[in-house]
Amino acid sequence: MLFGSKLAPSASVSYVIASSYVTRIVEDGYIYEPQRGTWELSSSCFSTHKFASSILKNRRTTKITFFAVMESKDPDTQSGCEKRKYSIVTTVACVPVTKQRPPAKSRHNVREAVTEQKPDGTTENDYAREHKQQTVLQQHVDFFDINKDGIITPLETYTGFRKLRFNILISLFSVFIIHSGFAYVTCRGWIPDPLFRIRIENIHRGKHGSDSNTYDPEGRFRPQMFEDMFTKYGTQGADGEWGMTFQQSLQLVYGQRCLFDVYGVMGGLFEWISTYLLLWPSDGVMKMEDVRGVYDGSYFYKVSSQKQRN
Ligand SMILES: [Ca+2]
Repeated sequence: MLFGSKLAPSASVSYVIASSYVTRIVEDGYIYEPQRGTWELSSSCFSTHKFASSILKNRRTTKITFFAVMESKDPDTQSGCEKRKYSIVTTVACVPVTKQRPPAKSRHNVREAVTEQKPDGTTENDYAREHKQQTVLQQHVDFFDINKDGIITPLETYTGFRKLRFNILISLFSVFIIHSGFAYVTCRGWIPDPLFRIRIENIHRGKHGSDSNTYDPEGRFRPQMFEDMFTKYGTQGADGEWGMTFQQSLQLVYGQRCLFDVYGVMGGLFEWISTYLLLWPSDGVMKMEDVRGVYDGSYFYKVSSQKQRN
């Protein structure tokens, strides 16, 4: 997703575009996206082709930041690019807390874990659409609710970890850590659940400190915070894709720590160690796209289905 800075109000709106690549342009409440993956400049979305061409020619080049001024033509007569109304979804009907505590309408998005590369979230197998009744944090844990009754039992967590190829020891340890930490805060009322079950409807109460702040306190996904993780602590590969080594993820936990927040730091350590073990990248670099899949839970289903096929 790309946002421009408005230079001056006029009939033809001007923007400064700064990005290493352009996947979409947001202007006056509308999104402009390339058709079939390429911008068709011959039919012109924008009048200043020269700058646009410069960006598009180098759109996959790394370590280059482009600054260009673009003047749009009449929005109603533009062709050569797809245009649709830009809408930001911040509430989920069956998650009341998202209505009670609405965010400012910036880049928050409840239903999809969006990045510049995946502006519509996970589209494989219609994942985002299938999970539109959940916040992204709820999607993150949905995989472990094996029977889809909205409650995650310790046995379901163990089964889920085993499906993700973790060994018995790590799976049992994870059940202990996860259910001792999240069962009480997600239960209804004040009386603890003797079975240590986790209720997905209240999973937003399980957000801890010293994290990346990618999830907000209601469970929404904040793209800015997600991408900040990689620009602050990760590295960009020769192919332009951002990634993070295990050491860099530890630097992230250290850098994001809050004062005296031992629980949050320990939680962050557990999450990044388990994420690295899950991804187990051959080159030692956790790719942004795979980490995004962990955040919205789609990666869990991907790994699980690969195992079943094998
Ligand atoms: Ca269940």
